[in-house]
Amino acid sequence: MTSTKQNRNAQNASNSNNVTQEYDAIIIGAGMAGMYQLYKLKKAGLSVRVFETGSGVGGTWYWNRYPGCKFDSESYSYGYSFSEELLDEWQWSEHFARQPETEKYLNFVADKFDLRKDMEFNNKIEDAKYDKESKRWNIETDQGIKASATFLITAVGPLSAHVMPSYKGMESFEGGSWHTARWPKEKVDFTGKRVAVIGTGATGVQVIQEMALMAEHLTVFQRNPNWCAPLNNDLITDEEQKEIRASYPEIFKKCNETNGCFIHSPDERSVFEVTPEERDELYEKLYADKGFGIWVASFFDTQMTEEANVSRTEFIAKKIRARVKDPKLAEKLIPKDHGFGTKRVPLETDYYEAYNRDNVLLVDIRETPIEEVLPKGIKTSDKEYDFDYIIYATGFDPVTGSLNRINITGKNDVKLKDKWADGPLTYLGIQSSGFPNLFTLVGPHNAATLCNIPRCIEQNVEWVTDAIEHMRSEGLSEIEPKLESENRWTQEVITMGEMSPFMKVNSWLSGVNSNVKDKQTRSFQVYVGGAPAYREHCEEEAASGYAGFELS
Ligand code: NA7
Repeated sequence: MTSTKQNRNAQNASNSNNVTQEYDAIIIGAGMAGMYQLYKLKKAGLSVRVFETGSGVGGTWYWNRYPGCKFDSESYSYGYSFSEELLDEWQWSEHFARQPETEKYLNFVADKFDLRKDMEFNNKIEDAKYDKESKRWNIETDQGIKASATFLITAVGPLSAHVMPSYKGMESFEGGSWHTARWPKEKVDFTGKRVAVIGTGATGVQVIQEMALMAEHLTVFQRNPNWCAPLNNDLITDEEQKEIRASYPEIFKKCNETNGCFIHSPDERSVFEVTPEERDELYEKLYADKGFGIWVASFFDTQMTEEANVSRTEFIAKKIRARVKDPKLAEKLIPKDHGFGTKRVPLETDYYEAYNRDNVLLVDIRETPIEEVLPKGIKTSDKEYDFDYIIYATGFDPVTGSLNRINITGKNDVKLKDKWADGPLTYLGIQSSGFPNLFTLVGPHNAATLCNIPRCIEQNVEWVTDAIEHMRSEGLSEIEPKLESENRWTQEVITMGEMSPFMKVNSWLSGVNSNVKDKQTRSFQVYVGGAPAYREHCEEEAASGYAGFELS
């Protein structure tokens, strides 16, 4: 018998005996944050167990396997930076890697650092309760595994609780149908098929442009259009490969200096201090460049005020009009209710050109709403459409959603989702009072959500590891924020948010998803003050000996 099999048998035996497994730390989720947290805590000498719902590592890159799924951050700015050996050994093939390559990378990391042996797959933690007598977290999974630990660390991702719409008749549909975040592992052949995609956010855009090439006919059901810009992806040449390898330290340094940890930094000029020609020159350059530059490397004030953003928004509208042949259709694809960059910008490859194809139809469901899903397709207010597949690209219960789906109970029998019913209350987006020793990586009020995420994950994980090591070296058993720290940070998140263009429009960044009952109105879920400022707050806190926390 292999040792893995023996371990599993031993595990099953312990489950059936209802034995509680004991660890120093339990991590929920085996995505990028959970994997790095495991690596760091093991290195610090803790006993750790990761529980993961899926059957493999990767988190976002495990679940989102829809065609077209890929990075919008440059691959070499997205990978882990903590191991030089890893940086030397791994080679990205494209400037923006596709999901299969990223999943392979994360499996490579898991193997290289021998992470799998401390992970329990196919186990979803449903309950986590703090016991104030023993000062330990007790968890139970949907498979009946019980475990306890001093520290509970959530690494569940800010956009992982996927949501479906609630159209009448959805369950009656006789064809294939699923959410993009639950795409089947087996290859689906769309040749000769009629496909519907509902949703035109970053995910919808990626899947639509790919599906247009695969399906016999594609119908896109669009409620609100988004401002999209070209990804300009390419293979990485050998020459570029060498350059990337040689400049990793500078790449990561540059990322860490920018608000969103992307390699693009804003132009220091105000849009009002340049001529119209100079404006267009920069916009043209950024539109032709790779990645998020057009969003984050424009004149600094285009991301700050509506007035400063007007010329950029008009520039992008002009581009859409030039790319979509039918002028009426072009107008439907141009947002009229918000400026460019005030929602997360989907990056695309021939997205607008897809609508010039004979096999692609756009249905504006603000004009003709979906009334119901039928066994054979979709009925709008004016027509019935037949489909073989319906794909829901309808987004996620943002930020708090993935935490709210776990029944987390703190020291005074208060549930985290009840405490956060009117919006999250946290200190540094990493802890909440009443929930000692619970750390929320990339949690609400954290800068990590609005970030080239692995850069912020590494910061979060290292900060949490340092805090835990501090406690262990001082012989402490509990850490939780002081109420005044939590109030101060929550207020800081709100103050920054109130100034932000992201909070002036409905999107997951402003905490809205129309399919979620308690996410109909905007709420402050994300710290928008930028990663460098956030990092400074965290560093000051650690340097003060964690003065904003109760330690005992
Ligand atoms: P998003 O950005 O939340 O987009 C969801 C899309 O689905 C958006 O176009 C919605 O339209 C649409 N939607 C949602 N519910 C419905 C219903 N009921 N009917 C029709 N259309 C609907 O999610 P994504 O997955 O695209 O992106 C999430 C992030 O993941 C992305 O930013 C990346 O960072 C990774 P609406 O705009 O609400 O009218």
